[in-house]
Amino acid sequence: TRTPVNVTVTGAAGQIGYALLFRIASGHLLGADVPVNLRLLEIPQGLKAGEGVAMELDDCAFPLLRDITVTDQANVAFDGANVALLVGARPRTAGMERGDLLSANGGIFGPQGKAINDNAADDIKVLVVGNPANTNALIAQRNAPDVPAERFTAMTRLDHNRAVAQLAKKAGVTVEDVKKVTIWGNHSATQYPDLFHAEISGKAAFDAVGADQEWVEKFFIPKVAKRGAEIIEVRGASSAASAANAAIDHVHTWVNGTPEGDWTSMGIVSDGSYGVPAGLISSFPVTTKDGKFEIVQGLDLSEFDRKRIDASVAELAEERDAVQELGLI
Ligand code: NAX
Repeated sequence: TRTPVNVTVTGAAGQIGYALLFRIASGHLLGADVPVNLRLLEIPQGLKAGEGVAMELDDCAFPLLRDITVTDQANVAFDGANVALLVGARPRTAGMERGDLLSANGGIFGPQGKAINDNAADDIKVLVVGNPANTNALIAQRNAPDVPAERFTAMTRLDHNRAVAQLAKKAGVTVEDVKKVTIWGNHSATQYPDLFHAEISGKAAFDAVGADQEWVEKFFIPKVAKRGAEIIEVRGASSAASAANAAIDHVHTWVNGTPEGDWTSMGIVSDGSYGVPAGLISSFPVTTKDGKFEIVQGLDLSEFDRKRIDASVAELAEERDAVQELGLI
């Protein structure tokens, strides 16, 4: 039998946590033959609810679930962690300025980055879900100088999956026929969902959806970029199960690889590719293999692509400058 993998989830008592933990424990994150230990990190006010979730996990009698720890101590939660899903964050509340939001999250992701640095296993892989995800990931990464920078990633897989679903619907095909979609930039309304390098049933996606530039600009891009707000309006609560599903997809793809002829989108530390300043955590098209990822190189960017990517990357640079000024990185 295999040694269990230690998976840490922060914000474990929240709504994404509730949609995530049962799937991790049933083998969807790492595979049907990989046992897991769960480490649930919450703030003191969330501990009791976290204990309740742990009780329900026990009650599922999942064959792969070995051990569960519920704690409000980051050093305990990240001790020996192989995979860390950083979901808990400080949401923006009415009247909150960006500086307040960034410093509140710096107070969470700085110490968590340090706790990962000091306690996690050598093969630690980190996914930041909590918003602002890219910049929170940057803060955690900069506070973990002993961990290779590429182990810190931010989630744009939900945006990616949303784009795939919209394209499949428009082209009248199944999602499996849609390949090579990219989310570029920040997980925010400035993100650039790119269909121009995508394929549908082996053809250029743009042609498969009717070569309609107006549809791309007026419908597709805003639909994907503003889907989170639409879900809140219609469901009365923010995306939870779809966000948890995307987190599962992100880690599963990272560990198990992208299929031949396709790629995925991940927020990763830029190496300067496509003119994205090195060091920013920005979303790129990536392929994965054997637990490592590579940015897809050599894509021809049109002026339209360039403008959209630059706008989102400019926002990331502003966020980085703001957290630098606040002394968070
Ligand atoms: P909830 O408010 O339901 O849950 C958050 C949980 O985190 C709470 O139980 C809270 O006690 C806990 N928490 C707060 N600070 C913590 C800390 N320092 N350490 C440990 N736990 C802490 O939010 P939920 O709906 O689960 O969303 C979680 C985060 O995901 C939010 O920041 C949200 O904006 C973000 N999202 C990111 C998405 C993405 O695509 N990257 C999409 C979905 C989601 O909006």
